[in-house]
Amino acid sequence: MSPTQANDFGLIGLAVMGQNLVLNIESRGFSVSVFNRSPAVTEAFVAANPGKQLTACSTLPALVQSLALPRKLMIMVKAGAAVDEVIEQLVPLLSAGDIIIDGGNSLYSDTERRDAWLTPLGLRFVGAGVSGGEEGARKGPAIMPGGPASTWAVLRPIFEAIAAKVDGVPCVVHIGPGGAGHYVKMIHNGIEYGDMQLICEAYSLLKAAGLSSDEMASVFAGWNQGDLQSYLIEITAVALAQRDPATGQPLVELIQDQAGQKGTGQWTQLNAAENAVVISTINAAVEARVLSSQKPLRLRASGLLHGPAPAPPLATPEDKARLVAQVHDALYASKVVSYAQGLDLMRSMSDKKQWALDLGAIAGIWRGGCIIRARFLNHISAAYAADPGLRNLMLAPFFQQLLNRSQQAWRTVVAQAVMQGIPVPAFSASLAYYDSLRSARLSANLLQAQRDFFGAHTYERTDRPAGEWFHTDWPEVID
Ligand code: NBP
Repeated sequence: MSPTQANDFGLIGLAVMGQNLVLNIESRGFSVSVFNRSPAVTEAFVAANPGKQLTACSTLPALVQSLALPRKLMIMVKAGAAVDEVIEQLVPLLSAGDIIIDGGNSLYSDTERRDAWLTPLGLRFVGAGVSGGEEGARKGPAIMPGGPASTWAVLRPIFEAIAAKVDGVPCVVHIGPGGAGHYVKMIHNGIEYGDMQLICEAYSLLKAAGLSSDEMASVFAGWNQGDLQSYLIEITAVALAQRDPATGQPLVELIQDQAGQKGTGQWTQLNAAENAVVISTINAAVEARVLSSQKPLRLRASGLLHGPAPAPPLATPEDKARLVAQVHDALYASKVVSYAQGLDLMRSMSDKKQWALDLGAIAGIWRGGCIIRARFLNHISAAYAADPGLRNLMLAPFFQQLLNRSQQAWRTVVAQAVMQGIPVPAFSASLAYYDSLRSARLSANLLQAQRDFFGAHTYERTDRPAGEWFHTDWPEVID
């Protein structure tokens, strides 16, 4: 195709995500101009895909000239400075009203900075979270576009065409202005950390009870047929069944127990701290990865610090079935808490930024394409549809009943883990959040007494109206 034709879409950055998105967009009938910093990649990509509506552009001016107005240009390069470098090169080439989309995993505050830079120049900037990895990009990702509302009408036909579909509904909505799209993608990733850690804790409990890898694979496969149906449960079942071709051993047991991370979980933690929102399950998940990576320290401590004697493996199928059912309930309840916390953080930021986030719609688009896709997201959408002002997901009738039904098994699982010395930081953080939230009276009365004692910070009384503050002249303590 000649570069003078007015193509529908331009994409910059032909690494794994860019290439797969281009093939997805083209397969829906849109013509795409492509550019990569290293031109050999562009040429090889277009050559490998003959007969498609693709235009290889060796320069950014050629790319810009090949696009219909208003131009729709997606940047899919490494998040960070590379995005700014590409934008700087594009700005002098573009016309008023053109749309630059950053489809990478950019920090939402960087997106807000870029929005503030480009808007006065007459350009429209959309930070769009794209979830689902390589396969999602090719077959249908969940897309979380932010930016000016005026861009939605222009981008909607393309985004709806390429997004994953669940029950025929595309997994994309306009999330909100400015950095809202990248913000929601960040929370998605934080929740993903929580989901993954909770699954790992379930695995550690089943393994400690003596279930074999094949037994665990069949437990997870069974769970994937029920309430816990989700992509992450599904891949866990498949991973546990995988054998190492060289040794014949379960492959998972040969993999080092040191987790990596790329930082989006930590971004979520920082944002929660800034907004004083509790996301203890996600925090536990991020911290579990950090501690896992400190292998030499753990090896040293394992020889020095004592735990309980290991429990004998469960002997009977009945005992195993009982444990599996309890761990299922603990996992489901903990997952609900994790989502309740992530949604609470989004609610808080939405209020602060006046983004008017539709939390039910966001849960709806996470049902397909993305890593956290799961059946139970339907219940979250339904809860917000029934009560758009829902203050905490756990208070929605469906989730109340689920938590009330699960709490006894959840306690049993956490208590057994503690007694057996099995770390379950995300299960226990979730349960502690549940118990704190349902406590009409916490121990913060003593905390207020301590604060007033050493700092005269004053306190309110239970027997006097709120807003009346008291100070006590506490007895002097001599060190
Ligand atoms: P990478 O994040 O690995 O980035 C590689 C691409 O960035 C190449 O096309 C490279 O061009 C280009 N690039 C770099 Br590096 N510096 C550049 C610069 N200064 N100017 C222009 N181009 C530059 O690619 P990816 O894994 O496809 O991810 C793309 C984005 O999508 C990232 O933000 C990532 O976090 C996000 N994301 C990735 C996944 C995933 O599963 N991989 C999932 C969801 C989101 P070159 O060929 O010339 O080096």
